[in-house]
Amino acid sequence: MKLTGIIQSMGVPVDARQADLGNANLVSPGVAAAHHQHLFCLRLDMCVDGPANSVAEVDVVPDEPGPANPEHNGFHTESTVFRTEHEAQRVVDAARSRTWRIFNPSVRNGVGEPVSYKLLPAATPTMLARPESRVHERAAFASKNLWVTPYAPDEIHAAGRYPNQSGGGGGLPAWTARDRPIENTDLVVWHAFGLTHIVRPEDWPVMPVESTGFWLVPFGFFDRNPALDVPAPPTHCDSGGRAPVGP
Ligand SMILES: [Cu+2]
Repeated sequence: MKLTGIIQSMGVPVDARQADLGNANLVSPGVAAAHHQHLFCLRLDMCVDGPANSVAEVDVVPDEPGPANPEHNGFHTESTVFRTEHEAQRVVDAARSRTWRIFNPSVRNGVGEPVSYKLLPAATPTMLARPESRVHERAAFASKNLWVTPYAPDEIHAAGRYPNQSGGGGGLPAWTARDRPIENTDLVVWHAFGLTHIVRPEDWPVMPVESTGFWLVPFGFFDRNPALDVPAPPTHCDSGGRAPVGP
C-alpha cells in the first residue's frame, strides 16, 4: 500500500522550535504536523489446496551450545501450531525472522511436508495509543499483527460494522472472545500492518509516497520453482522460424 497526499497540519507560533512540540514535528516555520499511524487490516480467506487449513508461527532461533553446535554458529526454526483464536493473536518479531505459515495438514508436497503459504510481514508496528484510549477500543484489531478465526460469513470488518462513534469492542475482539478452535479447519487470517508516520519537512506541502505492506509467498506449495516453466521463445513471421535474436 502506498501513502501519499497532504499531511494534516496545524499552525504553531512562528518562532516555535521542535523542542516546544511534544507529539508533532515542525515541517515549516509556523507549521507542524502530528505524529500518527496508518494501520490497516487485511482479511485473508485462505484455502491452501483445500478448505481445511492450519496456521503455525515459525521463529528462527540460535542453537544451544553443545556437541551438536561445536562452533556455536547454528540456528534452527521453531514452529508452533495455533490451536485456538487466543493462541493466534501475535505480533511481529523481526529479530527472530518471525513468519506465519498457513498449511494444509492433509496434503503433502514433493518432500513430504504439508503444502503451505508463508505470510512474511514487514517491520510493522502495532497501535501506540494506550489500551484504555477510545481509538484503541474502536480499532483493537491493530493491537496485534495477526489474528486467526474460523470462517464465518458475517465476520468481514476487523473493527466491526460501524466503528465510527462506536463504543468500541466490535469486530475481532468480540468474535475471538469465544476462543474457538482454528486447527485443520476452514479459517480466515487477519493481518494488521502499517506504519507510524513521524512527519518530516520533506512531507510538506505534498507528501512523497511511503510504502507499507507484506508478502504472501508459496512455501512448499510447489515442488520446484514454478517460474522456470516458461514457454519457449516465440518465433516471429520475419525470423524464418528461428527464435528472434535481440535486442
Ligand atoms: Cu501519515
